[in-house]
Amino acid sequence: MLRIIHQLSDAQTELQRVCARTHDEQVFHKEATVREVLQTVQRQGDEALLRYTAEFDHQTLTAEELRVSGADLDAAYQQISQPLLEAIRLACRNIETFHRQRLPQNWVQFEPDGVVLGKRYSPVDRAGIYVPGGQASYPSTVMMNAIPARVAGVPRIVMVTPPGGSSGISPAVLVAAQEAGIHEIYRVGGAQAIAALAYGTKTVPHVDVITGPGNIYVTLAKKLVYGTVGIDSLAGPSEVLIIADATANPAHVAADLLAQAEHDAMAAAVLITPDKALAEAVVAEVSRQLLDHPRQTLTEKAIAHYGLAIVVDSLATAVQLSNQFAPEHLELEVEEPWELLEQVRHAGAIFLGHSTPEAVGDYLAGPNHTLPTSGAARYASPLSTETFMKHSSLIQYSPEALQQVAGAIDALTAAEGLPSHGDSVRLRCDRASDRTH
Ligand code: HSO
Ligand code: ZN
Repeated sequence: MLRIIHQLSDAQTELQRVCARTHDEQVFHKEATVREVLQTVQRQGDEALLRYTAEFDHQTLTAEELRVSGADLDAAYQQISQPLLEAIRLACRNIETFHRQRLPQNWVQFEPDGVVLGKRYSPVDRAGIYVPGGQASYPSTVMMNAIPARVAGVPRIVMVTPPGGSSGISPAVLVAAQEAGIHEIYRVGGAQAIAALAYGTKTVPHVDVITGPGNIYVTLAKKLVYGTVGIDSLAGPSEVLIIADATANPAHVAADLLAQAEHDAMAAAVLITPDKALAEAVVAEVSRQLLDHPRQTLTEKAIAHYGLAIVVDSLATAVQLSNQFAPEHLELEVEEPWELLEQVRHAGAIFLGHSTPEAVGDYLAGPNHTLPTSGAARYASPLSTETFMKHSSLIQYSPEALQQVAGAIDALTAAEGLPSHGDSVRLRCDRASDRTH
């Protein structure tokens, strides 16, 4: 049952509780387990990967079987329907087109006194993409992670995913991986997969950046290997916040809330509206649509714990609350969404108007669906080509330009007590003046 809240102070308390829900978990002892897995893989390589795979995934593999073969990859195409293949290709095209927009550009600036400054972008050498197993094994997530890496120009893109049960890795995931441009795939999941990507083993190459969502063990592993490698972000459970007015259709709003709730028992689905009647109609619709929902138990749990329908005095208050929450997904189901947008300050992805359910962005609109969660939209952005790139600063000084700043550098080197810094400038300036005499 979706709970209705009328008091602003209650709404603020509840939103804070929902936003902080990932931090409630007992992460400490899990962190100790993850640390041990990381160290063991670092020391024992493939042998440890195979042992953990037997223990956690109940699959007995040989080192040769860790890598998915070309035959398995080809076979996957025979196992999916033509409409699904076409949908994957449409999604790939749209995601690629979106991520090609405004690629980071190199620049150099020549100043009149002989100073040249600039920025030069380059992709990482290797990217590693984690794809969860089980019910969260999404072809869409494969595309959302791999395509920005390919567009960024990463020459080697590696994917890891749990081996799957008796039926193996989902064929849709294997097809999406090939269509998106992944070069090699390994059957390994959990913290051990993150360790393999961070440190490398005989079979699995180490990479420079690891992206992709996972369970709490995967997330903790990414946090712990950060520094040895780069990571995208620490993904928490998914969330949607919908701001709706009287023009919204309660059945549509309810479906959008459930679309988030059905991801995870810890997913959050929040409606904020100035229209009490709409809130009540959405509550009724949520219950109705849940009646014959195939993922009823999990979805109901999410709605009961982290579902809210908040009634406020105005759309302005709704946006204020939303800005405090900084949702991963924000839907503006209102008559004038572009007007309301002016007031929005923090959100991972913003869906405008009545015909834009979050699902369109989850799958194929083009923008990335890997977004900041748990309030991280206050300071972070969606996954992008820049996740797989870095830039170098460029600096060139002429002898004359160096001469001009020599005094200032001298003063700073003296203040910091670093005489060789001072010499490195002074020696060059002495020579420059020698040459002109
Ligand atoms: N809403 C999820 C992405 C997703 N939805 C994948 C369906 N498949 C997190 O943004
Ligand atoms: Zn989704």
